[in-house]
Amino acid sequence: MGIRTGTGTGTRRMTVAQAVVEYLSKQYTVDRIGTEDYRERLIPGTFGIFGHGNVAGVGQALKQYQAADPTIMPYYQGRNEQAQAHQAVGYARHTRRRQTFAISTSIGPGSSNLLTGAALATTNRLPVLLLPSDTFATRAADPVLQQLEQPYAYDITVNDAFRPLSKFFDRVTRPEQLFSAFHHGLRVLTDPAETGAVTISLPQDVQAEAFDVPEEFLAEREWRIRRPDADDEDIRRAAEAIRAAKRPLIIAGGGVLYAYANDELAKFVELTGIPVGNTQAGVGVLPWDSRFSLGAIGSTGTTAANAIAAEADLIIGIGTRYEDFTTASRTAFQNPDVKFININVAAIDAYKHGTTLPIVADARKALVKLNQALGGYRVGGDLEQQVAAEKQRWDTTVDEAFDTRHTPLPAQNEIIGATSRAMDAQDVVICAAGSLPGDLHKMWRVRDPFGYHVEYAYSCMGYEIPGGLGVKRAALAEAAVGGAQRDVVVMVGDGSYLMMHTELVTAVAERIKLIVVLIQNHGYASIGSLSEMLGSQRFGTQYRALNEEQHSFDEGDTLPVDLALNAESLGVKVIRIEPGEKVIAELEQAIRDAKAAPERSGPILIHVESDPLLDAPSSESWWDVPVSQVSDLDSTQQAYQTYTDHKSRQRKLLG
Ligand SMILES: Cc1ncc(C[n+]2csc(CCOP(=O)(O)OP(=O)(O)O)c2C)c(N)n1
Ligand SMILES: [Mg+2]
Repeated sequence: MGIRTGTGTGTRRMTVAQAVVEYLSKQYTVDRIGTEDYRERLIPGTFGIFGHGNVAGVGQALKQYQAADPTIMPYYQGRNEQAQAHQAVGYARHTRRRQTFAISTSIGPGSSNLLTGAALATTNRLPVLLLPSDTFATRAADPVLQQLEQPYAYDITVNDAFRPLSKFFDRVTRPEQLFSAFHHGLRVLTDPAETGAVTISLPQDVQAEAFDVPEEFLAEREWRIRRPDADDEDIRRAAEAIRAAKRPLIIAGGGVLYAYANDELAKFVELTGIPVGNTQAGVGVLPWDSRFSLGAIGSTGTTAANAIAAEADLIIGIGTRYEDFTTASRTAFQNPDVKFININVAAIDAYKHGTTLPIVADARKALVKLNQALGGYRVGGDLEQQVAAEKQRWDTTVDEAFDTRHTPLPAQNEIIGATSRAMDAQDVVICAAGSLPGDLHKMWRVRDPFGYHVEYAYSCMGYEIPGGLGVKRAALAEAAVGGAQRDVVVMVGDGSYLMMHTELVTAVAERIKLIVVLIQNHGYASIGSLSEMLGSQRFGTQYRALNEEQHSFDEGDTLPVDLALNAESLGVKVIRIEPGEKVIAELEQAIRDAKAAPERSGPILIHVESDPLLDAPSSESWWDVPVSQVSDLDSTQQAYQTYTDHKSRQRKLLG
């Protein structure tokens, strides 16, 4: 069967869902990086879990196009709607926001299961196209199964919950609305300053409705990624401020990577000697051993970056949102005269910290201009020496943390060291929540701009496996056109694993070689340690059998849970590392063995146990988590004292 072509009248009779699928198959992004042009499909595939709402409309359309030509709009499965959004986000991050997936859901729970995925994408400024189905526009069969009925507002459906979580929202209640909904939806999806979740709600009857679609709507179309240049006067004023600075510091975020500005940044720091601290999304802007890289900054930072930040008189934020972890909840910068220059494509970020020196521009273009405007400026030798000394001190701390050998259960630090040693430079490590993200931020020795993806804007437990699968899909596509061959290694805690591991089945179905290092520590090491610091004595943070008398989960036996067996039961190849003297050596070898397995041989999970009480080296920093002001517990009263001491160092909120 072929797809019907034009009738000669300039229109084609098709359903709304068919028009959506064909339209999306014709959309391309074009991105000029320096002198190179990238042209790729914006939506290389569509995920769907079918139920009433999309089984006939979008489902029929996908089937019809698959039958005609499977490359028009490849269909992908997932086991959970939220996880599908995570896959799309992982893909979008690795393709530097040039590509993402569309996700079709059934109505009601199918749609509302996507909400966390929408919030994660929007918070991370990463594009996803969400197409949740909706109840009848005609109200013919109201209330349908899974319909939310609100007596005060008949037009509300669960899909309205996407509005605050999306960067663009529309509902297509008439076929004619399709054109503006998708045109403006894709405008936002491909806009570096605006992107996030784009949600277009599709009522189930409208999806199946036929209308005359103009050929023009179905023609190939290119969306050029805008790379706006910096204003000359903004650059002149910024250069003046930099020349006047004695202790400038760059904070580099994810925006540097999305703008492919890392080479320009390297040139900039080489010329000026200004050191760089990086955010979670900015790991990879410089290789870890660059002499200008102080590594991670803030609450999960290195002592090197935090020592330099404390005295900095000028912060040059590039592509950063200044999340509270980055600023150590606004205690990182203690110089009373500190000023901020913020280079960001999004005005909301460029204006943060009350700055009078915003540069609303593409990071790469702004750096090219700043490099020219600075002509010969270089920081003093004393700052360069201090940077070298602080860096040396931190590197020794990490060497020690990697090289201790606790038995029978290792510290997580040692597991990170082993994983990092076993991986190649171009491989990608993935994480999102628990104690791992902070530990990785501090200690991971990144060697490639694509080598590290820790989702730490939303830090969503359960992102790790689906997000990693999305990254691996993108890495496979990259390799298929002659790019780097990358193994993707997901590091995940038992809590996150239990929350969402079912995309392992998707990896099994598609024989995708995703490598997972699962760290079993019987609960929440991260929140346990935080709880203890705040005087709450690790309450509710361990997985233990219920003590019925005390109604407590804190003291009982660990649970007879076997997560290795759980993964095995899903069809995953599993390597168990038994506790003992050789844990670290065996883990390192297991990762090397997993890497040696052929592509397309399916997912591999390595199960290792760890001691949750052995923490990573301190950042000598702080994070604002409010402590109870009054309490019957001594531990809480003491924690409140410490809290007020730190609180007094917090800078007032200026924008
Ligand atoms: C969806 C979600 N719920 C709750 C949290 C709060 N939270 C952050 S880390 C964490 C525990 C993670 O446990 P695990 O994956 O075992 O990692 P560990 O702390 O043991 O390293 C929790 C509950 C979160 N980040 N995401
Ligand atoms: Mg855990």
